[in-house]
Amino acid sequence: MNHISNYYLLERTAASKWTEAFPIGNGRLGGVVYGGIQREQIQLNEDSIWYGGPRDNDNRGAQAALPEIKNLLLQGNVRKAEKLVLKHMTNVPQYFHPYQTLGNLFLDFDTDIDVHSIQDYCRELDLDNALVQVNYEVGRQDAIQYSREIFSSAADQVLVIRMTTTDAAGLTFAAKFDRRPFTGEIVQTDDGQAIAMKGQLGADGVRYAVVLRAVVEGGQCQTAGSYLDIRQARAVTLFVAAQTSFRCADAYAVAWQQAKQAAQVPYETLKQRHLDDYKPLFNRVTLDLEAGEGERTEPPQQKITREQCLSTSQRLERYRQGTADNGLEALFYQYGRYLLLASSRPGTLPANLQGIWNDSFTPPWESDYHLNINLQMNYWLAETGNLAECHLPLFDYIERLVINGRQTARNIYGARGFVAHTSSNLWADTGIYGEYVSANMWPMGGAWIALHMWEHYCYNGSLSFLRERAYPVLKEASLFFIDFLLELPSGQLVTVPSLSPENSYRSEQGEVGALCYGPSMDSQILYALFTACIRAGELLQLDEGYMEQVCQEDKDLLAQWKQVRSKLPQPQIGRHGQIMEWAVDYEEVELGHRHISHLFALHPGEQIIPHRSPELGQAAKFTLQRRLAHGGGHTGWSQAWIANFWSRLDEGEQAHLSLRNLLSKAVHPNLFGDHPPFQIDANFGGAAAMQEMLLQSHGDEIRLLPALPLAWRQGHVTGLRARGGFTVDMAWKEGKLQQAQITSTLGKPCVIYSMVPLTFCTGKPSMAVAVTQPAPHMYQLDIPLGATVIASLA
Ligand code: FUC
Repeated sequence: MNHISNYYLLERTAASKWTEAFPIGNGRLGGVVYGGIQREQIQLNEDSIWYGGPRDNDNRGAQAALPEIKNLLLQGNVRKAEKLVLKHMTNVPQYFHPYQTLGNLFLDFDTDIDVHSIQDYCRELDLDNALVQVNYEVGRQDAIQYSREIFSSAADQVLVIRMTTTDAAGLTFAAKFDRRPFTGEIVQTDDGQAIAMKGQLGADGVRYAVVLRAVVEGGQCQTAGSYLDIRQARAVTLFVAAQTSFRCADAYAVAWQQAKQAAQVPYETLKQRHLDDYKPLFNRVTLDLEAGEGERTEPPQQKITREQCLSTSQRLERYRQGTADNGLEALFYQYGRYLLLASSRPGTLPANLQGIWNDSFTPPWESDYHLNINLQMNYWLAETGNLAECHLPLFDYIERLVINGRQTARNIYGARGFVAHTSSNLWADTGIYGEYVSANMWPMGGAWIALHMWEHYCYNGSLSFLRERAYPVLKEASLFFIDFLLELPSGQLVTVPSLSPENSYRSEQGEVGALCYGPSMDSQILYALFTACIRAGELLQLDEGYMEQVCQEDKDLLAQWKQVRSKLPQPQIGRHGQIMEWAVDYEEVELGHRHISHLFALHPGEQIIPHRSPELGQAAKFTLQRRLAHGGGHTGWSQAWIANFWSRLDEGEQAHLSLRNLLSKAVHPNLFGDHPPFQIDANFGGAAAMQEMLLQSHGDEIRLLPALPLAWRQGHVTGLRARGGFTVDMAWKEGKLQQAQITSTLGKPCVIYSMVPLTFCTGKPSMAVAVTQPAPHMYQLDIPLGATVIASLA
């Protein structure tokens, strides 16, 4: 019997299109593997392969035009304001260049195998070990076996392809790089064991190099034209290394060296180093959603052989037709964690709209960093899903946004601090991108993404991270808004010009447009930003001059943040009973719009916590129902966000329905999220919703199984993290908590809010755990650092 991993994607044919191929990645270098028999195709990506160089593209006409634009918007004259924004505020040039494919590695096999003689073809993406395996046999008697194993190693920074056969004639194939129609210079090496492709991505763009080196056992290897020509080998290991001048002055020299070094290491050692790096991270969380009677499940519920397994596409098809498959849902969760590990590791760029996987030179939306939901959603999974390291590339990136965003704040608004708008790229551009005015004129991207640094602190409690990295960014984000916010006659402070991402309204003058003053999402993001600033300031004792470099400005800021926050508009309920999307209860034009930005306060924000403010909770629920009744949630990420909203409303059934919709309607055969087209936020956002259904920790309280759906009657999860410094394992049966083990990683007080009464024990009579009960079903536990408390139903 073949080894079967707990979490895997499996197919019995080679991929016939890109969205059937299996993705691999080490955070930076990756690709998708097709698994072809005559021709293997590995489409390659490296995270810094972006066309074009850095630019100063801020529109210098902005400051002069701003007063008129603001006035027009305050008067409801949207159309004219939008025209002025396009001319005087959007980037010059308007668009930046795209993230691109690195190209393809083709292996053309010298074989005349009759496809009908192929047996037991199996292509598997093994998530437990982060590798793709392709196995097949040829001939009925004394069948010849062919095996391929492919992984992208973070430990050795190379992609490794191992091929073996039992055929006495060995493996004969020609390998080449291709980037048609932009194939670079092909370099043959002196030793005949490697070829390379190198080039430059535009006159001011990065230089790149990708190297292929072979180690051949029992055969020959030489270079021939564009090819590496391999003959009659018993086994071959190929190494692909790629670099760009974004990171290395001499990309070719570094890639060359990385391939060469890897080739000197035995395959099994390289594989072990890859597993030693990957497995401890992936294994931190396990999720098992046992199925009920009559439901067919895949491992881990039953140990069945690979031959007995349904393929992923068969499972998906059955699921689409209504069959329950909890195993597929658990797989989707772990696939999210796998993809995050494969596209965002310390030192890499953050995961873009497609993670790192893109086969195009002109991908949709330039495969950019979209800061009005998509980049944030990419990281919702990271902290609770126990992959906090994967969050780090985002923080490096944010610090680059701050540098550019200072210039943009000054150039466009004459303001201090930093600003970033809706879209950004490799170079961390912060200006107003493109001509789509319903999206681009939005100065909140920097503020929202900065909150991720605060979130990281909430989970790990590191004061040095807070002081050295999060606080400076939060502070600069706040400075921008202190200068930018406009005081209305009512005394309220609002953003203008701005918009509610991508949605439009009908103004009191009857004009339809997106630009406005004081959209609700902005006020909600700012409430979260200023709250984070205040809490950070108090933790760092700015008022007492605790920080070495604390200056008078920081001390004054603490008071100023409190004042500004008190003047922000609060979430309001509109005439239909919905949370208002704009400062005025305008008529919505597209009732089923995919963005539901005005529920930011519910998720990921904490301003609306239904059990603390039931009326707002009710209005949030109604907002969702209204959107869905009009066709909302039609893109992958939108459905994923909706599942998160339902979780925060304790609506397990609705959350599960959204998840079902996501998996039924918005994934490709390889389970890549489908916007359409492929966009990775649905993977990360959907996985984040699943953990939000199981564990919540916003609002300074932990909630166990807050939105458990009936379908997940029985199961267990280990290794989820909660804010405040806790790791949580849980088992449940018949929809009820059996046991939760809560381990303290920071020694901070633990507050649990529960709908049902709980009891607690430490397992060790000697350990004192104080349990106070400030309100019904609200418990405060003092769990010593490193200790575990067991919670169960009273
Ligand atoms: C947001 C969404 C679109 C798309 C784009 C990349 O602006 O409105 O649906 O996901 O980002």
